[in-house]
Amino acid sequence: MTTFADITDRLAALAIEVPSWAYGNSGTRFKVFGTPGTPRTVEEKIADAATVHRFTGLAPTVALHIPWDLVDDFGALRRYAADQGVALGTINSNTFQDDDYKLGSLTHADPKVREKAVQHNLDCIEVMNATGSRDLKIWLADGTNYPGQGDIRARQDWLAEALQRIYDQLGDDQRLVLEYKFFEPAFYHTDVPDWGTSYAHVAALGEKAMVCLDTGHHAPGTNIEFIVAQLLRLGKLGSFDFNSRFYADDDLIVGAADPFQLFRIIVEVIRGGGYGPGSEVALMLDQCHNIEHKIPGQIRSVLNVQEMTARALLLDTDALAEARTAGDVLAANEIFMDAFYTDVRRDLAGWREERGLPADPMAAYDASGYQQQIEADRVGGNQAGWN
Ligand code: AOS
Ligand code: ZN
Ligand code: ZN
Repeated sequence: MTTFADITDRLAALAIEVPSWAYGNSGTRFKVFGTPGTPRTVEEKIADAATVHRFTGLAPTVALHIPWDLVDDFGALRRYAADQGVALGTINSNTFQDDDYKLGSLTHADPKVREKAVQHNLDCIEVMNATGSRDLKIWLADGTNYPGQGDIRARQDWLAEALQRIYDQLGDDQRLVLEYKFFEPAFYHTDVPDWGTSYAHVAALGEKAMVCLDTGHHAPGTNIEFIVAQLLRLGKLGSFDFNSRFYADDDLIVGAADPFQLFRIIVEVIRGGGYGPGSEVALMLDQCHNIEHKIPGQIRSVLNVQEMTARALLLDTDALAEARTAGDVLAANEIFMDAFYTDVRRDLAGWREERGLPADPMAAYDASGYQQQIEADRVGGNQAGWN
């Protein structure tokens, strides 16, 4: 029997990277609603991310997106972040918002366009050198809408060549994480549609290349925890983009749509050695807050991950192994469900207080006046970009 007291040290290892774009305005193709208090600058996004960390102790790094977060002096931005109490994390490249990329970027039939897209990623590595970031995350909007439109085989070869060029410029401590997505914005074929394609490319590149798993990027009903188990087994799970979805790539608050799925995923992360010191797996959020307040939306998100991590750590793995060996299907399932149904909220509140954090970070944020302050101070927030 594992109790909450047994897991407190392991819980302290939880760190979740928050995305800069979660603090900006975003929306669907129908409307982007402006939110009072939206950051006007990269610094204000970082200040908001640091606020999430201050109230939760869970979000020590913030991911940047280039060019949405382009500044003249990334060294100065790094120091600004450190002053705020956070570090700069993953650098996300963007080859999906330029007219040249209408028919593809790293997979475009025109070598000049491919070159431009490679160069952008090399520029992102320069940014990483200044920010001290470890990971370059590549997500491609590349694909086609109609059968016959593109040579899907040649595009794989172009992609492999382009990724190799980018990979070759990584520093010793840097990594490339390649994100897959089965559809959207392309609707017939996508050039990196699934974990297998991403795996094939990163395996060919070498040990500094890993797969990024965005939980919203699978067909409905996909067993995501199986993919997690397989990638960890292969040593190629580099990072997560956490979010939740009811229909497509909804980018809703992680754990909101299906807390049980989040629990099952985290169980496999822990089982496969993807959690805690020495692990290669980066936990990140990739979300948009279209109608809710953004900072408490992010606070809720990291708390959801913390809650499911606590429940997953409580899983009685010895008893589970015994039931499995005995072939006791129902006992094994009951042990699994017991951990999932354990209410850890009071224990977590106490755990936070012991560490000088607010017992209820949502309430503490509401009472802090930060929201009112940014709404008064910031006028004319920028749209952070689509994702
Ligand atoms: C797009 O659907 C992907 O989830 C990307 O990870 C991301 O949202 C975008 O590239 C912003 O970085
Ligand atoms: Zn993503
Ligand atoms: Zn996505």
